[in-house]
Amino acid sequence: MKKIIHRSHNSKPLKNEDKKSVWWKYGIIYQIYPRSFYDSNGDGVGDIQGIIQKLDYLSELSIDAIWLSPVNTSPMYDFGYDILDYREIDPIFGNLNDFHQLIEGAHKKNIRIIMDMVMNHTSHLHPWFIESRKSANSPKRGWYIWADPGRNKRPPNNWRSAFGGSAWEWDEKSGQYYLHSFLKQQPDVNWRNEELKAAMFDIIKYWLNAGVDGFRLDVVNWFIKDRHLRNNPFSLIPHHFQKLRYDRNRKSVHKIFRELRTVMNSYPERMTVGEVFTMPPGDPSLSASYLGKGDDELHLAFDFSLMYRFWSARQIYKCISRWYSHIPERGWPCNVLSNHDQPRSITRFGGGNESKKRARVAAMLLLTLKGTPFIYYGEEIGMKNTKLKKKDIKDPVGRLYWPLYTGRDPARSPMQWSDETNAGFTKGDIWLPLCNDYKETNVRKESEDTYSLLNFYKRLIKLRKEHKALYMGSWEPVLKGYDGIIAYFRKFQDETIFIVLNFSNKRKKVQLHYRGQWKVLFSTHKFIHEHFIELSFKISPYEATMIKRLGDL
Ligand code: ISL
Repeated sequence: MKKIIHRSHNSKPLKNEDKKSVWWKYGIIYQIYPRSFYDSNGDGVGDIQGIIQKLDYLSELSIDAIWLSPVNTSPMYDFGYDILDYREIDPIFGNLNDFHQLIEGAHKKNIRIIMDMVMNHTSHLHPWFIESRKSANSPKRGWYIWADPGRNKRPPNNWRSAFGGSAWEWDEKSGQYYLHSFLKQQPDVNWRNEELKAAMFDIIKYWLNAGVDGFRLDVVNWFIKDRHLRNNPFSLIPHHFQKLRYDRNRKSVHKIFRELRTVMNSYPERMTVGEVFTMPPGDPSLSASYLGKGDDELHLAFDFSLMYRFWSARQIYKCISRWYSHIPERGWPCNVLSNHDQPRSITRFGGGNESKKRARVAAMLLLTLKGTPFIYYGEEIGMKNTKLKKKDIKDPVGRLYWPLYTGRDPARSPMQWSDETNAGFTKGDIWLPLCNDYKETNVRKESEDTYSLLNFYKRLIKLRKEHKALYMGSWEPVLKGYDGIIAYFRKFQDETIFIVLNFSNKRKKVQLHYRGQWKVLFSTHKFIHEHFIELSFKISPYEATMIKRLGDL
């Protein structure tokens, strides 16, 4: 069992770390869903040249890196999460030249590029799989997970696909079932096969050599399955009514990431972030396990606990402190409120007319916590989930479960650049309907308004970058979500910043007798530069305030 050290949120930064080499710790990462960011060629779908055209916007936002959801060649059954050529760019997004141009253009602006690597499965049209399914004797048979049928030609075991139904698909021609943890067009590869593993590592090296700065790795906790393909035990938890014991989360998976870290370490300043996919309420201990001892597996790992939380200060507090408690001493947390698979935070947090006030509290939380913040495109302007009719749904999961679950398209709607036709996203036939608030909520309008959410984000990002306490300091909680308030200190050497967040719509009193000279650094309600001699004051509904300690009285 790996030892978990429960004090990492106060841990000191490691020695010999310069800010540049650990940019992925101290910087801010912005996720782009390329189909929906900006369409440069009028085909209705976002593309790489579109991202290049928006580099100035990203640079003004002052983010340090962009993570692009997959841009490799794909038949798009799962919108790019089904790759058929890992070394090429899908024509819908551009070509390799465009991609190199993006790397170069971004690097000139000090923005790094993180690619999404989907390596738990390939497309069923990938040449490896085409070869593998030719016959049971194919030299690539072992690159995927094939098994003989169970009794009466039934699937080999009870494993379920994340998208519904059995995880096994019968292949008549070669007389066996193959495993697909997602769609049947996404066969799972066999990471126990040394040749497959070497081929995957070669792809990683290929992109590292091309100048990519890091990888977001899809569903890392599913890479290894039980060697004996044992049935998952029954469980009362509704998710498949199974304890997900044998089809994922196997301990031997960690060996792969230790080997990957060795590859990564031979390229300076590169990083990996793993998606550890768990069902709500999340599993921080499992997520943190992918950091290994802190410096020998993945650089960062997502824990989705915060992304699954609704608007409750106490719940949010608990999930943050639990997450930190599992980070190994030499490891580093990252924090995320939204991504391309889950409802947008502003919709999830609710609040009706007050949702944009809540968005500010959430933004200050994300950008003042310890750990690398990930911002999903559009969150900075307050984009909401789009309401979609059945005919508009593209996501295979939404099509399958509509109307019970509309799938993931609601959080993937095109970026709202302006109040023009198609929100300035495309001059063509838009691939997915926009959110209908785009005339109010868009980049152009918010850029011109000093008090917009966009400018609030920009200020927060700049403050985070200017203060070591914020990007590398300790996290010391003071008010733990009771009574709707979360407050904490961030400290580094002699720099101390106090952050207080009122999640409630009531006026409250904060009475903390920390005497000293305190000055407001940034606030939704208080005047910047307002002074206090102790941390005792009233706070307004949904107030979010940062206060810096200037010294003793
Ligand atoms: O999106 C989900 C529910 O509808 C999740 O179950 C999702 O499948 C899970 O987060 C894993 O996600 C990743 O792998 C999938 C891909 O569809 C997702 O977009 C990706 O983020 C398969 O590659």
